[in-house]
Amino acid sequence: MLTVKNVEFIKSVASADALPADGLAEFAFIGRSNVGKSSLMNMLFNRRNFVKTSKKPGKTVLLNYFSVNGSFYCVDLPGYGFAQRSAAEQQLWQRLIERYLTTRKELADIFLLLDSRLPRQANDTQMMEFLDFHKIRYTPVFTKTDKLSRNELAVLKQKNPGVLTVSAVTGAGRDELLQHIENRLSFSE
Ligand SMILES: Nc1nc2c(ncn2[C@@H]2O[C@H](COP(=O)(O)OP(=O)(O)O)[C@@H](O)[C@H]2O)c(=O)[nH]1
Ligand SMILES: [Mg+2]
Repeated sequence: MLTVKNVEFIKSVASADALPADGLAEFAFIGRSNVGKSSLMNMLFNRRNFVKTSKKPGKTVLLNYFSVNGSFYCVDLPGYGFAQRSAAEQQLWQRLIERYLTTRKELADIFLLLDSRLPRQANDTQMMEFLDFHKIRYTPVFTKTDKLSRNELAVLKQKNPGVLTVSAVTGAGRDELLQHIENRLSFSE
């Protein structure tokens, strides 16, 4: 199975013309602010606070590129639903992210993170409808499963068969996520 041997922060991108041009496959991580994107990436990388996490969501609109084993990228996208963003920042977010998601050929998959404790939030639905409308494939990932009881987790899995469930705290779901990435990489070769 795919093992993470080496992770490198490459750069933060603020505009489409600064995206890497080397053609490597990339996996985007997207979701509401605070859903656990950065924590999940750290868990995947086996690194502590390598991808910045915080209780206070940052409002900078940047795509953060991490190279894994020199063979693909993981991209930390700025979260949606960040209430303190100004209208101008919100518009910047929308323009950059929507353009990225609809035009980026290197995208091997989009991990759409959902908080396993919460019912589907309106902005999650909006993002899914946007992706569906543009026929862009994505993979839902339920986060923070350590906060669920065994029974709640069983119900979640029953309602969403085959879906990825992860905990950045316990490392649950890491192998499945790596397997998923490996499958996508071998399809896109
Ligand atoms: N219990 C638990 N807390 C988590 C988990 N993942 C993230 N968190 C917490 O949720 C908050 C937001 O996490 P972060 O990774 O910064 O979310 P992001 O805004 O989506 O990047 C932080 O306080 C994390 O410690 C998880 O799997 N389990
Ligand atoms: Mg983050």
